[in-house]
Amino acid sequence: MFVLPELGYEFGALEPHIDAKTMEIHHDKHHAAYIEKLNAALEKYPDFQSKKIEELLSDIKDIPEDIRTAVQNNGGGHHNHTLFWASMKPGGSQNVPEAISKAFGNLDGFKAKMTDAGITRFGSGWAWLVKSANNLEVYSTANQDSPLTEGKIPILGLDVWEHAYYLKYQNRRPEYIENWWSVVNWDVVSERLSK
Ligand code: MN3
Repeated sequence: MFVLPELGYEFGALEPHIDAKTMEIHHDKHHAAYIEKLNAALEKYPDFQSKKIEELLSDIKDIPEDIRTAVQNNGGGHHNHTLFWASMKPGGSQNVPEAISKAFGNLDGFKAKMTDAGITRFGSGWAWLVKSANNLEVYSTANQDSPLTEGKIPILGLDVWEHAYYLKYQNRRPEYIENWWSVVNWDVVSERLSK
């Protein structure tokens, strides 16, 4: 049984960059629904229920075919959002890891790449900073696809589904992304990089 993790801060704590109502619906409805559907899919396969979500997504080919897509979508949705909540913090943090400037020239170079990945993802999906064969890479995935399924380690993910920003920003995805940088928790990014 997978359970909805705590947000770790109040719904309104990321205001004005991300509004309270969006955070409430996003966490309590969207994320909760992914978990509910993931648990439902795993119901008839007890062997998989005790596995970690990371294992399920990394070894997606081992998942029984009849629930594979459900696990990819809803397991991905669960893991992506779990990472996402922890990657944000009220007021953000200034502690940008050196590895990022090294890999992308400087922080602005990284932000530009990540922003571009988010803006150009057509439809719903995620922009990612990932570790891939020990290199840092920026790319995007469709829907709730997890980088883990492609053998990459997610370090920082940006949700660009409309449900992540539509109430406040409507169709202005670039403005949402620009504001999102103000609440990124670089301490958590550093921690993930050092693992
Ligand atoms: Mn979302």
